[in-house]
Amino acid sequence: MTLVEAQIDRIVGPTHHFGGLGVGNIASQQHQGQTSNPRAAALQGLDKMRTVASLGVPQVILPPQIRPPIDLLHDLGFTGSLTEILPQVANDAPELLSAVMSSSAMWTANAATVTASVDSAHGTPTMTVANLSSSLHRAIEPQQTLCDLQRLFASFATIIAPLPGGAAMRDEGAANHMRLGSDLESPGIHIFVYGDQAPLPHRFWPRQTLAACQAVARQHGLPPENTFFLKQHPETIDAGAFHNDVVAASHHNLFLHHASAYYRADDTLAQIQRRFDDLHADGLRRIEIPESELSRTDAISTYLFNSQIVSSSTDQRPTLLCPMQVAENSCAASIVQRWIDEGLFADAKFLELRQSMSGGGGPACLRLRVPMKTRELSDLKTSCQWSASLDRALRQVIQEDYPESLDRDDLTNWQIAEKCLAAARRIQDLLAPTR
Ligand code: SUG
Repeated sequence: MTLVEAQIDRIVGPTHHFGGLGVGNIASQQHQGQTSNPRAAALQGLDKMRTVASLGVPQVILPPQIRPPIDLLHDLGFTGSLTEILPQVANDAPELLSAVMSSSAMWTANAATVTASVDSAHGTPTMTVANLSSSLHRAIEPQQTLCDLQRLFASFATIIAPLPGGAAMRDEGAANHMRLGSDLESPGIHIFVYGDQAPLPHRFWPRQTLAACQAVARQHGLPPENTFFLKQHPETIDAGAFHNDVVAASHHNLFLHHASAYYRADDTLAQIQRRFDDLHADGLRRIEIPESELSRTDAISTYLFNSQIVSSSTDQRPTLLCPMQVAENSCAASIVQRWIDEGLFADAKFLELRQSMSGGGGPACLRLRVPMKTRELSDLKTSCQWSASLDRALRQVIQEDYPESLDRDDLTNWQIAEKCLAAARRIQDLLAPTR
């Protein structure tokens, strides 16, 4: 049966700004305090969705999450309306302001961990919404994400609420999980990637724990013989690879990673190869890029491994959607050319995503993959699927209502906040289910 991977992106919110909030995320820290352009950010995201849809790949669109979440501010002890609260937050707890205005839910690779119906003991596509408990600005996303995924997928998928347990169960979703497998007849191979456990990084707090990975694998009832756990290299976390998808990518039978991605992983990598080759006739193509070909620093600054890999059907060679930064780096660009020459990809496209990249999010961070059967696809609500007319309507709201520049002082301005709220609501209305 054909495996279709729907791509779920969220429209960048009108309060997109550079708060420097990403734990261990060097791009986010480097851009802290710079002026952002929410309008350009949202249009760049839409351009990517249009490219994906033009390749015949199902593209699903979620609306921005509402910021600031007024209920959360009330729960944190602030009182009154938005007009009254924003100056209070700015005065009494300025560190909260950026978090409650963050548009970080745009990075949907962190929304959930997803397995296919053939893999899961539930017999349906199964998703555990990520708790994102490493940081406040991300920990406030899952409540809405759970509602969004239920609204879209509950009729044919099993949606599981975020893991309880706070920091011990820190979970950042699909960014730390890879499913290998080209069809929906044979079970996939699952690789979960965690960063805690000795030896720990010295600089940055690992965002994903082994206990969280094991809990998600248990929830989905994944067969232990098809489930593997790899530890992120602590020095690579310290160099800025805060998620696995900064230094690794996967698609069907393809597994690409930088040589520095994992810690003492040779045995597990060999087991993964054997198990995949036992189950799948096409054989696993694991490609490890050594430091001599692309330095870890360049891998992290270009986000080569965060390129988004898409194909409309399994018998078609995939397309690689790279950030423009890959084209600008000769080592990364020549690796992509070689992959095309070797027939790994039909083509590569280079996308301008600088607003997202400045917050540490590349093409693959901006999408959640949901492996689906064609029949399941037809159950998806059409109102949330990319179409030329929806694209036009969304662009119109963004052009009319999104700010073109936003800095820290703007975040305390309730008039700007109200305009942003209105813009987000207009987009929610456009994406509201009609069937
Ligand atoms: O969690 N950036 C996000 C980027 C997430 C990227 N996702 C994947 N690799 N899949 C993060 O660090 C920046 C927010 C700010 O700087 O204000 C931020 O949250």
